[in-house]
Amino acid sequence: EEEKRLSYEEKLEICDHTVAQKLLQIALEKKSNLIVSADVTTTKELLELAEKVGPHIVALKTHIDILLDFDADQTILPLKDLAQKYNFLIMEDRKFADIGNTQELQFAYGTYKISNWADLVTAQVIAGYESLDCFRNVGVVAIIGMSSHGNLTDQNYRDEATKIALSHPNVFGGVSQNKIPNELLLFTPGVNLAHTGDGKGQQYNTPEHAFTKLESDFIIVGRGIYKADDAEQSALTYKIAGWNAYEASL
Ligand code: 5BU
Repeated sequence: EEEKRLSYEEKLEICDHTVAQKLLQIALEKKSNLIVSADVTTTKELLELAEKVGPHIVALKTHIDILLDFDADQTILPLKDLAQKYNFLIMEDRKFADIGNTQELQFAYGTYKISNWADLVTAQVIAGYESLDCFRNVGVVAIIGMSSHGNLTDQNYRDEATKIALSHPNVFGGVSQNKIPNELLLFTPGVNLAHTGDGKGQQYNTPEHAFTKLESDFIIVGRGIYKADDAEQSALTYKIAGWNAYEASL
């Protein structure tokens, strides 16, 4: 059954998770559906990128464990300040994929103490519904389908993952390369205007594809922005392309 494509205003009415509400409000305020994936390996690069793209994004996505020099005071405090200054959320793309007890430890302990600073995290749903209970103080974006060539997230997997995502109160969205139900916000990585792949299995589509074909809510762009000569200009280009594609899809 075909569902109607909903606007951000309409999604605000049906997605009541606090983090979903914040993302949708920022999207409307900034006229942006762009999430920059900050896959850089030093704190300096991370903060410089956040400073440049901050005004244009709804969230900055981190892989905090790739930093060579992570330090709670030097990395997280200034990042949090930038998030406040430019009004964006911090999304840690941890892709938790273990039993609940282990995830609880990975979330709150260890070097990164993700629960202290992330507004939203990504998690696999492969370990089942209860594995997601530990993410009480953040929003969870469930991995429903992946962008890489040869991934195992076939239709059956995605259907089952979607059922868990829809039923769990901590989950407000999903990452996928296919449509998901309107009650969940859809995040789509694998977006690049210049390339169709990276020679390492990544597969790229355009913002138009994400918003028109997938009815996505947010695009996630990494190398297209942080590898560009001018990251700020590139963020602006993707922001405008994403917003125009969103409006055209309504
Ligand atoms: P890129 O440089 O735009 O290819 O980076 C894409 C980012 O999105 C990168 O951080 C990945 O870990 C992340 N990603 C993805 O590319 N594809 C997926 O299916 C998922 C996450 Br889930």
